Amino acid sequence: MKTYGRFIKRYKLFFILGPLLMLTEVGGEIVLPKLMAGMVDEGILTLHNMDFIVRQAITMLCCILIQVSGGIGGHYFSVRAAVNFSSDIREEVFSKIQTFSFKNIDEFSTGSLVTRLTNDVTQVMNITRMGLIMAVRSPAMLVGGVIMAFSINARLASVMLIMIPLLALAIFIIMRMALPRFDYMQKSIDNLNSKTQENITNVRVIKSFVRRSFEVEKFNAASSRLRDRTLSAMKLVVCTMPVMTLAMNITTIVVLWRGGNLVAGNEMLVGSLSAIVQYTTQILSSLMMVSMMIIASTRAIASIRRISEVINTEPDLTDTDAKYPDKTVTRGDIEFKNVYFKYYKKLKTSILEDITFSIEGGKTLGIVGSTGAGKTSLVQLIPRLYDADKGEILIDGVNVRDYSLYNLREGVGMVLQKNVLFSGSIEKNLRWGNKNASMDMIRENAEYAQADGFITGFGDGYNMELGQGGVNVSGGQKQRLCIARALLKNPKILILDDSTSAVDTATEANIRKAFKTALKDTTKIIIAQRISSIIDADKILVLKDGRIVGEGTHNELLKDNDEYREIYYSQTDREKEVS
Ligand code: TTP
Ligand code: MG
Repeated sequence: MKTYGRFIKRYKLFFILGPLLMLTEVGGEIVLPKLMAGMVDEGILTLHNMDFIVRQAITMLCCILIQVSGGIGGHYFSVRAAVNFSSDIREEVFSKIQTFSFKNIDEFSTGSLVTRLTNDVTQVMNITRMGLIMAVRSPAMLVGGVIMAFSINARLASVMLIMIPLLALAIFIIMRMALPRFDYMQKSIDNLNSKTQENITNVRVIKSFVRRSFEVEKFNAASSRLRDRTLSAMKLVVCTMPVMTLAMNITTIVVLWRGGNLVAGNEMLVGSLSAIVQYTTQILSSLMMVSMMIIASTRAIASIRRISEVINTEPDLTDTDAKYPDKTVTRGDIEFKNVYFKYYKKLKTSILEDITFSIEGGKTLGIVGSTGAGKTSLVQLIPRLYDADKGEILIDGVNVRDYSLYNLREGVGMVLQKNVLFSGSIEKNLRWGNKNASMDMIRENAEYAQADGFITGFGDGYNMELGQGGVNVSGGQKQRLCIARALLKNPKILILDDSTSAVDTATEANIRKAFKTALKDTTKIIIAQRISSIIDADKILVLKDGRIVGEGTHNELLKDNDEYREIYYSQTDREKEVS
């Protein structure tokens, strides 16, 4: 509740006016039957007085006006409150996710975050709207109806005192049985959502592995489970309606029978009888509404909890303790001092162990090593995508934790191994690097990344629209666009994580050449599978099982590092074989 309090506060007025106006609606609705009874009993049956009838009719009209305007106003403000409230929550959840570290996101999983942001927020909106409209209205109607009925004829109204508890008991029993089933149903919905999310996101992989029928089967199983659980919950809920109708009819019959006797014995007039019948209907239907609300809330509670989980998660990577929040990366010197790191703190062995090396600003560092050696993990620590567990990482002699995240990441351009482009034109995608870049700058950087050639080859050039994730360009083209995007940032440190793996060797050589001239002052870290990609680096690190097992230039390593030699010869031999 604490989580939501501040959002409610913003729309305090709507949150108060909604239920308050609904209360006026109830007020109008509740006096109407009594006024009607008065009109019939006194105006028509007793006094035969036209003036009284007209006066009574006018009062009734006023009540109807109050009721209608209360109803309209109540709904209007409740909807405004619910929509604004949930929209603020949605924005808060989204901006919270933006502050999440990779680790936070890994923990929640992308699919679940999407569900929370969409489906769960909608649930919360619905329950808020419903709550504001019903939560005050239904109990007020119930109590008001009972009071009015008693004020007309206590003897007759006491029939209701027997029926209400009986009906409440019946509803209670049904609900007790239904609630766990609804809980179950909601879990199946969640399960189905996350399955769908994963499937649709990865539809290409599924197709390439010809897993379609398997996936369909899996989905159908989840869908059938949801169907069964929904049916099992609904079966009970549909019972409430006939039970209600039955109860309502029985009560009406009892009221009419007892009331008929009273009327026949001249103890009550017909108008009063009809008013009490109307109150009976009002009271029983508000009981029904209350039970509906309870069901809807159980479904929303899970959503409410899941949203607060996101809102209350503290990003595990912040810059609030940064010593030099205004400092920017100027030279691009990098130094690792005895750095240890692992993704899951429970694991015994570290992914990176005792990593120590340094590289001066403007130089090129190559990193090689077999797959899973920890290359990606190592470079991710530089822009603080993750934090090291032990040891220090210094940029320009200052610990990366002492920069503001903004300045640090502005200074470090990184082309991720699993990189993506976004839907939108090529130009828009490149502008991520620098939104104020001139068209000439964009072209120039695209040329360095050897991308300009193929971009201009597209009919629309830089205006070509990319599909989601950049699906309509080839793997190598995508990599070059990603490099161009990072270059436009004009970073002091540029990290390329296996970013030219899908680019042919000749083009790659051109990229390297362009880097040499265009990025003279930028520190370049290049992770590569091919030795040829890093052969002329100022320093090369050889990584194995999370440790540095070799450090030096190509020639030095070739001379005295077995691991490096092994990698190098395996590649040159293969190339010889191929040629
Ligand atoms: P990486 O650092 O990804 O290894 P790599 O970059 O050297 O491998 P590749 O050449 O294939 O790109 O992985 C090191 C270990 O860390 C590996 O056991 C997988 C694990 N890991 C995670 O658990 N979570 C992650 O997000 C990443 C990137 C790696
Ligand atoms: Mg990697």
